[in-house]
Amino acid sequence: EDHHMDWWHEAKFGMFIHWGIYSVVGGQYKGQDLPNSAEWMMCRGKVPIAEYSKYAEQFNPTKFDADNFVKMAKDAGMKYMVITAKHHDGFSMFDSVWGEYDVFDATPFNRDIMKELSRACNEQGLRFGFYYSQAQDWHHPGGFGNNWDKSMKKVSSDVYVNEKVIPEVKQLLTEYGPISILWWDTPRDMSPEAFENIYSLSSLQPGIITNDRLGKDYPGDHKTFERHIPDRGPVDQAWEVCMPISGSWGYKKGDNAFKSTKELIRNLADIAHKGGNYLLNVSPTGEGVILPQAQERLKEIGEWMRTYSDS
Ligand code: FUL
Repeated sequence: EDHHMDWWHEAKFGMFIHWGIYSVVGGQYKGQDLPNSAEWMMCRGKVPIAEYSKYAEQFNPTKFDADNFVKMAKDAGMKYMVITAKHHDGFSMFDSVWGEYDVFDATPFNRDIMKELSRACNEQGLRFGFYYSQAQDWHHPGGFGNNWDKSMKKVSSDVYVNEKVIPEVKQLLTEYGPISILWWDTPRDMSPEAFENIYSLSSLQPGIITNDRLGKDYPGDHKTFERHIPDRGPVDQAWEVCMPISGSWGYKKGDNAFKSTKELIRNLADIAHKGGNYLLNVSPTGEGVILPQAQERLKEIGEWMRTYSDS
């Protein structure tokens, strides 16, 4: 019998974190609001790579405290954390083996955020996992999605997968302690070899749980619902609803669409009752702060959990 999902089913509630160099300007390109979530700024603004890279020079989240992030999640009753190790913009939030386009080498912050969070999660007993955009990469000439920067000389996606995705994911699964989750996103058509090579990396962390967004032939361990709760969950499959606590995944200036604590608790109860998990997203700012509106809601959810839980 397979028990590798047991902890996940018991967990029911996790923290999702979208954080990147777009957070510095709160998703606004040259002071302008763009449609969609903040982490899509580079694409929506058709920002040239050379220009977008400069945001790294401003990324200095000196108020970031990994222990504090993890404590916030834990106090809210969350049992796991999934964070964007690399989003579609291609910027790595760890000291990447692939090159210098990462939080350690290209920013004044000069720290490996994934290492700090992994350590803190371990110390406080939270499961830890990575979101990794395996297909879209608007920085690498072989990545999917960037068709606006004409200065880029395109290469095949196999080159991109072989020189960036494989080494980075391998690194994330071998140098960051126990990793419980790999959360793929926005699948695209890649070669069968690319899929197989990426997929086989999961064996580096026995028992790791993956979602269903690697590719259509790779259902993973659970189905992902984005931003909405199904009327009834699939019966034969584990499933998870991911949802931002406000409107945008990444920190977006002026985003006041915070769901009320009541709504968040109802969502959690609704999802848990239907047999799913709730992955609730927060959006740290460029300074490394989780907004007070989010903190307050997490605190109130935690109070509710402690009042009504039987454990
Ligand atoms: C989507 C992505 O394109 C969004 O930026 C976000 O990461 C969400 C969870 O998945 O498909």
